[in-house]
Amino acid sequence: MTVKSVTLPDIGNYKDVPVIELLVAVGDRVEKEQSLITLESDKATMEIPAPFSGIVRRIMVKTDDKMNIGDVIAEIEPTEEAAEPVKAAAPTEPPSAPPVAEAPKTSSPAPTPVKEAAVPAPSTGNYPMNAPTSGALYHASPSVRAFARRLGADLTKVVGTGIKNRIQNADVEAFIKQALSGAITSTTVAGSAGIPPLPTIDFSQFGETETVPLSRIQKRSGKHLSACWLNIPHVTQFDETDITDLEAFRQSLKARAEKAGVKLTPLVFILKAVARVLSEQPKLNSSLDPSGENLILKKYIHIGVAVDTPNGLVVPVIRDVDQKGLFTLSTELAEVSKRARDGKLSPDDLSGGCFSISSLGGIGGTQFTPIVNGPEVAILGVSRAKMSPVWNGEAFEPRLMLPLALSYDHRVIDGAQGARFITALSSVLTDLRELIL
Ligand code: CAO
Repeated sequence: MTVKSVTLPDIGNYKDVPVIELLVAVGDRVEKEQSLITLESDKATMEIPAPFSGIVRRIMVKTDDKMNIGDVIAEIEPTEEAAEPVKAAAPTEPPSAPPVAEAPKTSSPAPTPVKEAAVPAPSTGNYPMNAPTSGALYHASPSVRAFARRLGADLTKVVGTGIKNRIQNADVEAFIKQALSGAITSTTVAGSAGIPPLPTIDFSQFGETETVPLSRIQKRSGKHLSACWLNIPHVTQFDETDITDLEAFRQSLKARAEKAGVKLTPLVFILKAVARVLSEQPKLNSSLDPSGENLILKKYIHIGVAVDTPNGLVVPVIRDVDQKGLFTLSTELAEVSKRARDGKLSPDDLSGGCFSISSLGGIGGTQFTPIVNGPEVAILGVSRAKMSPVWNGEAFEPRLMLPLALSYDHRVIDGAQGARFITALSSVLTDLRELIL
């Protein structure tokens, strides 16, 4: 029996590309051009096809392996030479066949590939529920896989209606529609796996109700916030900062600011102080790369500011905060928040942020826990400053105290780092002379 090694062909200018899926198993009969594995670079997903038909005798890679040109993927016995193909495992639930794994039409005895059997369908809904169980194989193009990933569909549960049961976008859509209608449980939708759904209640049974549609911004930010909340392990560190001197300085600048046509609020000072501490503690000015194995440190300091608009929350970004003065920052903040409220922000205004600030200081409240605006790794929540009695060692003194809350991604920032950041920020806000050091 001659077994041939199948190696990774030239896939362009990529190195160490991770394997994200094995599409065949030992004993499978594969056809020429049938996909063997899927690789995913930071830019694209690629399926690597078999260069000839045959039976898979060994698989030399596993998911998460990093591949380079020439690496061996599998050993395949060409079909003409295959003596005794591997026998199939008996299906556990006859007679429905899995939608993939159709035997090739050759003259040699067709083997039944080793695959999981189909799961009998629950009787509800229109979606063809004889999809394979998790771990079964399926065929879908990279664009369909990307589409499914975007929607959170588990492709092992989707029935393909294309040629040779290939899964198409329409199949993914049908699956998602069914999932939304409740015929498929949330455990089959990747991303929500294991999260019990909230109960659906007809509130009108308790009294009068009115249904108001969410705005486009609310729908979009709702999805983003849920993704951040579910994907990022959050910790929130609180502090109270003495801004009595900052406030005196701000008041002393008021006339000058008015003359220059700007309004200096505490937020502008906070922006400046945050930029300073970010430059000293670059880990908080970073993002995890998509593999989750590297940290991308940004050498620029662009800060997003949450703005409350009639249509919902938006986070325009103020660029190069470290290089701008208080009056310039004030002008930009006023200008961008006006455009945000007028619904006139461009995609550029909303991209490129490294860190976010959410200030509710103009409204009230003593503290809140902001959600990290992923893929950023930290966000500062600012509440309303309050005159409080502070013990100075001999007596209580009235000091203006500003409540701060720093939420951070605990995969990147550990508790000590978070505490160091908020302490350093506090010390700059308490004594702005630190900004000129
Ligand atoms: N403590 C005490 N007073 C404060 C303060 C604070 N932390 N922050 C602002 N103020 C004061 C300002 O000085 C101003 O008072 P004066 O008019 O007397 O000078 C007043 O509150 C209103 O400020 P503002 O809200 O207009 O301006 P800002 O620069 O503080 O904030 C902006 C600008 C755009 C961030 C704000 O208008 C906004 O939209 N805030 C809501 C953000 C939000 O919704 N966050 C939650 C997101 S969900 O996590």
